[in-house]
Amino acid sequence: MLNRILKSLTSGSALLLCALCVFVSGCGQSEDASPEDMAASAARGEEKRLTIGLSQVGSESDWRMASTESVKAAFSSGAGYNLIFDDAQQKQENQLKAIREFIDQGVDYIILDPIVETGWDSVLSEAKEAGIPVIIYDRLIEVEDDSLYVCWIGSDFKLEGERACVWLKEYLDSRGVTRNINIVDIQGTLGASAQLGRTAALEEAVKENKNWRIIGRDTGEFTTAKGKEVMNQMLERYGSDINVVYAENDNMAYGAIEAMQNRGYKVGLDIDEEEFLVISFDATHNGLQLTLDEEIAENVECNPLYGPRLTEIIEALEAGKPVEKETFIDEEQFSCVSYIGTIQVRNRPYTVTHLTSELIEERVY
Ligand code: GYE
Repeated sequence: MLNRILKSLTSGSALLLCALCVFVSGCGQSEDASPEDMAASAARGEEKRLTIGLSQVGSESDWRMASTESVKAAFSSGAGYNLIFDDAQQKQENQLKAIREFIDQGVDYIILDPIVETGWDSVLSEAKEAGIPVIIYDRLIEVEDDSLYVCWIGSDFKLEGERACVWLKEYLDSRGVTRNINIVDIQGTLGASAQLGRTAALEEAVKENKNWRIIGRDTGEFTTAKGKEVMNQMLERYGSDINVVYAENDNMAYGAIEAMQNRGYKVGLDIDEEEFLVISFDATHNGLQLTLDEEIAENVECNPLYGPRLTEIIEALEAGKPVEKETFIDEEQFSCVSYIGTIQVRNRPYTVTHLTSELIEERVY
């Protein structure tokens, strides 16, 4: 009800509206507006205040926290939005419930970061029937009818994995390592695009590199605690037979490193000296710090700053402009090894940035 009233107000009421939001409880979960935000809001001219229902995966990782911060800032009340933010705590049933609530509330747009790829057909058909456009970001969905969503923007997770594996091959070649390489794969949430793509890339690389083997794999649910638990189990089973730990995100890498160090194993770059080489994804602040410290050998970026990308899409849609159905974002790759500057993946060169503390300082997340 309040959302409807808010939506029907025009910009002439923008300042009053911002003031109202500060005092009225239940006005979404928007943050208070700064004077600059309020001016920006007023400058939005005749535009109406849009209500956005955003279903977030959870708060399982540093990546996720950075992503939440980014969308909350971009869809703040000061920027002229009424954001209804829902944290699904890594449970798809919570996302389904949240989307149905957004439909009941009559939001203008539904934005979804789907925990897993499948199981969305019914609920998105309901959104379509209600005439509410759905935007998908970060992870992908697999639906029968792709008119159920307007567009998707996110990472090429398989490419991230390929970049990680090509780097590993280059590194091992550069060190003249020809022995068998035993890999443990600590997977993300099973069925999540980020897991599917990163795992698939590793499987392909293992087929191509005859001396590589995946000796153990399990899901660490993208969390530090589960990553540590899985690594402890792997160490109990395989101990020093492990050469490489392929952690499908930074948080699981932190957990795995802690587990290895607690048991007295060394983490580093020298496989021949029984050091465990760790590969990770996300390139968050802490992940990069561990990369600089040579505890993570390479870290493939997954960029969480979706706020501005999503507001850009909504602004285009509001202006009646076409938007791309699928957009892959560009990402970087970092290593503590200085001499592998470029790698070839899918017949094109990718830069591997040699990490420095200055680079870490400059980064936003
Ligand atoms: O890599 C992980 C998070 O979907 C890309 O989810 C995201 C992944 C990210 O929990 O840290």
